[in-house]
Amino acid sequence: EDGYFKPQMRKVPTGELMQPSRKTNGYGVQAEDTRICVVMVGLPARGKSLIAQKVVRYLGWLSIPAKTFNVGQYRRSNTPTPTAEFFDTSNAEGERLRRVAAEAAVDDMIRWFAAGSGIIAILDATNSTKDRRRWIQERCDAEGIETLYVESKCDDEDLIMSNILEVKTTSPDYKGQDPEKAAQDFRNRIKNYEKVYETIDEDESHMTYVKLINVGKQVIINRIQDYLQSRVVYYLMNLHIKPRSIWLSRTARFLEYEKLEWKALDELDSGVCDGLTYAEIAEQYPEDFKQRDDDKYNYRYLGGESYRDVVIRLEPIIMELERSENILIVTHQAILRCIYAYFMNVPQERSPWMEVPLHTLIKLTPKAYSTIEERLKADIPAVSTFREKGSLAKHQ
Ligand code: ADP
Ligand code: FDP
Repeated sequence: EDGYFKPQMRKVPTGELMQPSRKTNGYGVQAEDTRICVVMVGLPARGKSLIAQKVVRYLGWLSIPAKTFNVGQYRRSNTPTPTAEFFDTSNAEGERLRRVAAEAAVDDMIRWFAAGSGIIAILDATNSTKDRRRWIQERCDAEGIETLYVESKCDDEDLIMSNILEVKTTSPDYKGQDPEKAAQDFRNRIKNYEKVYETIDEDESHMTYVKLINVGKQVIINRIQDYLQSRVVYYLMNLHIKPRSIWLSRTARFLEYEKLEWKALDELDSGVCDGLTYAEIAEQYPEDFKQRDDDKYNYRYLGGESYRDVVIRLEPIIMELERSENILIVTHQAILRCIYAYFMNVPQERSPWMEVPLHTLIKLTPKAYSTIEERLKADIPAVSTFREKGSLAKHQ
């Protein structure tokens, strides 16, 4: 209302299937014709791939089609196990092969946009020289693709070493090699990149960029142009990498801890069907019952909500969870399914059908490229409130 940003809301009558369209992506964001290439920038082991992967998962959860193009993967098809010397810019053959890989990634990205529904592509490479960035800019300009540069800078040597040990020594680049030797080689690889690395500076002040310095301790933002770009930047600003777990459950009353209540965690609103059993819904609203089974994610209850609606209202919760350290969320099944789907990257067709039983603690621990799940079941008898597709509930 204050004119700062006004996402276009799509008016969908209640009780109708709310199908995502390219125009709004079902997210309520006017994204027609928006195509953004997020260009990662930074030395190796600065969290670029991790950031890229998280952004794609977050956008996918919001039904915004996004895809990563990792130049390292393209390079592996011509040079599967390079040593540090490959990345020395005085190595002409290395330079040529790296260029081939970067071109293949950019060509594929442009084809992906041309093929249809893509909104955000992430070009995941070091893109560490001005020359390289100029070339990317030209390719994107020629296709009418916006660019958003995301530079990760970090000078914490201990953190970089632990990043190398956590993710680089197990990279396919070092398949079958001694981890200590791999770590040493990777440090030499970084040294070769350092010789030519150019941070984004005043010369590039015409570009749209965000610089994340020492894992978000400082963030510099330049020329953010539209709503989607600002969403991505806001998400990046909330990320941290401290070890922590997110606990999910449906039982709170015996926990003698301080509790915060969030309205956004209210159960999915089943509108006119509130208080009815599945059998009663099937009898009184047979058409709706069938529609919900056919497309549970998009079906909106008469006067109520769909799973898609719930995801939209949970977005601020996800931001809060990204910012938080250890936290326990106690809420209802549909809401937990949506939160779980975000962390575990569960596709929309499956997420509304997941079982989230009572008297169970789900512990999610984010790691570099994945999230570890543990389930702890309390020895308390409980009814199942789970209903399989095409059936009535076991428990009425
Ligand atoms: P890159 O793609 O830059 O080579 P990776 O994404 O493969 O780096 O590195 C992942 C590691 O980086 C993880 O251990 C993660 O904890 C760490 N990391 C994540 N974000 C950052 C950041 N902003 N700065 C430094 N390290 C980070
Ligand atoms: P990654 O670690 O993500 O695999 O280590 C740097 C690296 O990425 C190499 O694998 C890859 O060849 C290169 O970056 C791609 O980026 P540049 O083309 O910018 O060098």
